[in-house]
Amino acid sequence: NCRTVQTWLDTPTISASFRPRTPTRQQSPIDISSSTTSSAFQWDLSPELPFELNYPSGVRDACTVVNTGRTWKVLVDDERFWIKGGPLKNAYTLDQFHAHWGETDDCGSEHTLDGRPFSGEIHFVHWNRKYGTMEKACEHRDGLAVVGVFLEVGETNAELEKLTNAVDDIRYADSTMDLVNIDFKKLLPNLDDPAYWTYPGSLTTPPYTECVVWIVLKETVKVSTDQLRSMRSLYCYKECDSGIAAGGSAEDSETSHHGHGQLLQNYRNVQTLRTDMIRPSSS
Ligand code: BO1
Ligand code: ZN
Repeated sequence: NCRTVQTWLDTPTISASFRPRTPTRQQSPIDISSSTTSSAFQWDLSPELPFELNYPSGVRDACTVVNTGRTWKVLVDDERFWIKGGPLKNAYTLDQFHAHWGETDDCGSEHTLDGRPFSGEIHFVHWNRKYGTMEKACEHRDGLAVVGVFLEVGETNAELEKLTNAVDDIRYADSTMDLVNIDFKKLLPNLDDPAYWTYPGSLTTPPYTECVVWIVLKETVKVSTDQLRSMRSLYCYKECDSGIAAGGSAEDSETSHHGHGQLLQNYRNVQTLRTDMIRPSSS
């Protein structure tokens, strides 16, 4: 069971200095129960408008993808890409998107469904426009809205291929490259009237701030085994540190879980769910 493998995400050396000051109440990710019909949801997230995702095609000819050493991340921060409605009271601007995956195709998503993980999960990270900046937004419970999309093994995803093809050029941490003509909307399932689960939660990496309205889509997106394999081939160390990592020094305990410094998995384990906090998008 690959869930039992401890990753850098849960190692005390990394998380200790970022530990929240208050006891945690709404940490992410969580296991979602597909039979959840609870109406005992306490957080005030009205009005109940349809969830709407506005990612126009063909307005963005290039964007940057970066190897953060923890994941690949596409930098957007463009007001023309935004979401509103559903559990959101305001419009939220797309800041970036990134992915989580696992050592094998049997695991990799952060959220799980009825105890079962998917092969990966893409997070589209948006910030609440009423707070002006991403940084300010992170200080508020409704500051970010992250749309989570589960990845399942299937046919090659043509749009994601533009990204996975770029992996060779951003092999080392901190390296970047420009992606051209990528249509973000094509990385998502059909969103005409999307079914989703929503709950108030946290960032799934340090500083684990409880500032996220989670919107996890019920419909999955298909990617190939090869595409998942390309993501695992990213390195978590910088090019200038490659000698140390390849040598496997004692200092290198974090990456030792990862073969020769490759980013084999980067999901956080599920956190305890407050059952009154989750609800489906419709009854
Ligand atoms: S996630 O979607 O829950 N995996 C997630 C985890 C961490 C962040 C975002 C999403 N981190 C935040 C940083 C901010 C930064 C922002 C945008 O990402 O805490 O400082 O501005 O990259
Ligand atoms: Zn994420």
